[in-house]
Amino acid sequence: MSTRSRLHIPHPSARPGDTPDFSYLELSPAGAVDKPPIDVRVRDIDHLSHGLVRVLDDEHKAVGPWNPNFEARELQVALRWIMLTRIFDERMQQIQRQGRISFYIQSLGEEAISIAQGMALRPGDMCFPHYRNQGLYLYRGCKLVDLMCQCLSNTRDMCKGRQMPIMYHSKDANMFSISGNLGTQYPHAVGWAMASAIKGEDHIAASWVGDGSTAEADFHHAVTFAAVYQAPVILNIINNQWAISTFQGFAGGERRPFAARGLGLGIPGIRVDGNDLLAVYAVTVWAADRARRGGGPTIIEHVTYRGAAHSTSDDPTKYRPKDEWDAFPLGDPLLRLKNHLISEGHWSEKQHAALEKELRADVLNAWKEAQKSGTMTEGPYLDPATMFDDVYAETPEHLEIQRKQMLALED
Ligand SMILES: Cc1ncc(C[n+]2csc(CCOP(=O)(O)OP(=O)(O)O)c2C)c(N)n1
Repeated sequence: MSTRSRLHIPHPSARPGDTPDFSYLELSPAGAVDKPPIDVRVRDIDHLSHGLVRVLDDEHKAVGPWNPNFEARELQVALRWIMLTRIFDERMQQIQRQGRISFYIQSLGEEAISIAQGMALRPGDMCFPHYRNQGLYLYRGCKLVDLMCQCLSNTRDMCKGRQMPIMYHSKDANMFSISGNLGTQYPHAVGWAMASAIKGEDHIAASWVGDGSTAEADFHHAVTFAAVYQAPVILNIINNQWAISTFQGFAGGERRPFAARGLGLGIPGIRVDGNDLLAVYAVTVWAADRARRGGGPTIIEHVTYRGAAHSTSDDPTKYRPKDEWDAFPLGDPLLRLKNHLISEGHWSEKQHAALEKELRADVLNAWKEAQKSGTMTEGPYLDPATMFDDVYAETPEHLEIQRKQMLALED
């Protein structure tokens, strides 16, 4: 303690050129965290918000009370979805670099969260995703070609060219529109969950934000409403260590884990290894069962790492060590699941290579199909005259005037 007040400015543990340092991350060994019954008193499980639920151990075995005891086939399917998400991302990144789409965001290193939670939720549950949940869109039935066409803003774009690339939605899949305004999905999810409870349904809502977005006012409004009304909602915080160039300490992760954000309001928090598909699945099922039986909201913090750049617009070598992901103690979720299956005798390098080839072909075929509806550089293009359609029930006069002015410019 000093004799006068001082301001604390958070600093990341390593910047470019430094040796990566994750000593700030508190880890629990796999299997070490207990699994309470879902009707446990919230005050009795505060410890779950600073432990780390893990199922896969360092020898690739599934251990402990949270082990969901999957059949091998279920895990092979999960691996397939993770691989598809990664291959899709790779191709879209390439396509952006070729100038055929304007922007892209990868989910490299975070894929297991979307897939595990897709497996744990029911189709009738409503998802309010953030922009790194592409795996969840795929898992819940959205076609590769439709996601590609959205990024292309072409004539098959679900958003009809009115959104940035990656801001998908799907009514059929119960996937709410992604918003560029960070955190807005949280109040939406809580409101939807409250409505579901009022109607006496057993559908729950789930939403996702990054660590940085927990500093948004919307996060705090939503969490307060969820706590007061005990809304049936799962509030996920994806702590991938970085918010563009700002490390997680800037959003308040230095002194208490993000999972503890709701404790003061009586919302249980669980901190989970976000790179362990089995652990994420088990924790999500726990929170979903609780919500469906009137137990109210749960905050889940997924500890993970953003393996790629924030988006196609930044260069991470300017703000963090190049080899930081390699040093991340929770590894790569794809490799961990693959190694688990191999160590159990349910997968092989040969099967893996064959599946990768098959998925690459699927993604390439979808890309060929998507281009038929137009790219940014080659038509067909959307008709600009439709720009304001479906925005208002009745287009306001000033927009009608603007539409006419724009079309006159085109002539
Ligand atoms: C309200 C608002 N403020 C700022 C931004 C600019 N912005 C876009 S992404 C981002 C970082 C978000 O980081 P985080 O929530 O940790 O999610 P991550 O990208 O790491 O998944 C920022 C600051 C924005 N889109 N919306």
